[in-house]
Amino acid sequence: MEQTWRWFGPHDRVSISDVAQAGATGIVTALHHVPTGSVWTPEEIGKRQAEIATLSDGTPSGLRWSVVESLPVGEDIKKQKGDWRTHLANYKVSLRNLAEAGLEVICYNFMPVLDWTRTDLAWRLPNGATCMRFDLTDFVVFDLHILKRPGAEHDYEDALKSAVERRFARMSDAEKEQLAGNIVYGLPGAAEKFSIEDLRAHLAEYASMGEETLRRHLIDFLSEVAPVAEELGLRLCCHPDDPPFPLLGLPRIMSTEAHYKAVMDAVDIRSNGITLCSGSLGARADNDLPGMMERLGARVHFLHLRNVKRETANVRGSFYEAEHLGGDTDMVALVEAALKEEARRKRTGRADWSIPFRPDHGQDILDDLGRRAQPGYPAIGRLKGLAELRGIIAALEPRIAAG
Ligand code: DNO
Repeated sequence: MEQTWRWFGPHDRVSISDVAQAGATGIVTALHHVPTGSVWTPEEIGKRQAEIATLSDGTPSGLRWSVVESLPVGEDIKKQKGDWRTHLANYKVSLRNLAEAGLEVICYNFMPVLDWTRTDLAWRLPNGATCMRFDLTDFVVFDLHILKRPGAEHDYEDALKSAVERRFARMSDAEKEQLAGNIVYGLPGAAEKFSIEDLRAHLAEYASMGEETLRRHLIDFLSEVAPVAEELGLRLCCHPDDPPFPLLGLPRIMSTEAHYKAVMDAVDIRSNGITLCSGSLGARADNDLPGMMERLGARVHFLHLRNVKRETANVRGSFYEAEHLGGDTDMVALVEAALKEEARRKRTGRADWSIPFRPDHGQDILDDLGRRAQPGYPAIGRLKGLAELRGIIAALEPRIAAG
């Protein structure tokens, strides 16, 4: 399993030199400055590769750009509106340019409007560390009282609405503003940043779109790009919805094993694969992560290893980002399933037997609390996660390799 690390480019407060010392060998990044829908040119790709290859003192880093996360899919493609055919053509050109530069693994997502969503970016834990959290009550405060989405009141049961009223009555203006900011202005890696007004306009455009239509649009997209990726030797991998349930009345189509299976089967080629993100999928108790790794394994091209602690039993509920070996997902079982998949691939002679993973997110601990890197992406919290995961791999890998 290739140990990778997400890096947001030269402005990231966690530098390439930090990553090299953390011991990762691959970088996960994107050309975040290129507007969604435009072509990623060979020049920009090459520039990013050079940045990755060099430490702050100018010596070689030994790191390479292993995974693209994300080559974003624009709203036009998700809605099949406006310039979507041009964007589709541009997507294929970007894939070609990435393949020419030696990249192979390309992550993207198909979440309409909002990328990943949290209500709290620095929730204090009893030991003084902070982590990200999704609180359903806060989210519904946003929906009903800040966004004031038409018809939203029909989406929630009475007990939740009463809790929302009590919470809203106690909130200061600054807290309301902070909550709205956390939800709409875009977390790290999101393709677009919105104002509340933009969000209302986007939601209106999806008002009549159900799951089936959105799934058809994803399948149409993949029917176009996956064969191109296959021919170029690339592996596309769709990131799950985060959180894995509908928000703001928007359809969600990549939240469960059945969702994934439907899309894999519809375009049944290896380059149509998945990013198995244990943190996103793990927010639902009905997602069996080690089982998904086992059953969907041949098409898992990228792994995000992260853990969440669910605070409620419902599918749609609150959770916080736990330590990598804490939380509700059995991380040892998941890593074991991934290592077994790698062994299977080796036996069948697959050149792409190695599955890149990154320690996804981390809690802010020690000096992270002062450094203020991107929310969810601190240096030391992730290093701790990587070290713990590396320990599991070191313990299991020799035994699995020996059969
Ligand atoms: C959160 C991330 C997401 C992810 C995109 C993939 O930390 O996992 O931003 O990168 O959804 O397209």
